[in-house]
Amino acid sequence: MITLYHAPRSRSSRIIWLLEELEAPYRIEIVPILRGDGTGSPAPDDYLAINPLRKVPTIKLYDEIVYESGAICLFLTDSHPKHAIGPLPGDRHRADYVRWLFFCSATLEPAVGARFAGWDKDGASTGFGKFEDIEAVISRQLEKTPYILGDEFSAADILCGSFIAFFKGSLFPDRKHYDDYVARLTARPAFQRAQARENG
Ligand SMILES: N[C@@H](CCC(=O)N[C@@H](CS)C(=O)NCC(=O)O)C(=O)O
Repeated sequence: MITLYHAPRSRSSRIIWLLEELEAPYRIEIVPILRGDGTGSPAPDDYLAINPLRKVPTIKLYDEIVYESGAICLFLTDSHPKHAIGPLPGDRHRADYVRWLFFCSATLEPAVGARFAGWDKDGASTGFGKFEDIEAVISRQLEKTPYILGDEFSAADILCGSFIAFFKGSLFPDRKHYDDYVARLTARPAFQRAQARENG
């Protein structure tokens, strides 16, 4: 049984959605977190053994602990291949899958954070680049195909789609293919089951 360390309405909500897509057995442990707006409270010291930055999501399976959303996606889709939402080594979509998971975690997510904090004004070399260039890469893909890997849904859509759903019409410009994409994702039964488990 997987334990998901979760705080409602946070990045760990994406992992509930993933676990529902995988139909994996899991339990949720609610963790207090300090929120970006200064509300909430830090996770207690005994949580440091689970996540040394006191952050969610983290999963635990037997003695194995995984944090970082992209790593959790890769770990869980590799270990739960039944529903084929994460191309495995040898699959022709594996390279695209791994690339998009890292692109969302290591490029899109810091670029969004930097834009909000106003750190990226001078185009300084940050290791991820300008938000507009990153958004254009995603937009070009979703203009062509219904999902980020093409015709099939994958866990990369959970990472990428959550950002687009949250920032659509603000940071992400209004685009019909974003509306259609988010509508496709939120209509998924697993997404709706995840919403119902949001509070534990
Ligand atoms: N890079 C991490 C980010 C995790 C993260 O920042 N989580 C936030 C919630 S959305 C958190 O736990 N914040 C509490 C804190 O920073 O103390 C991931 O993608 O999983």
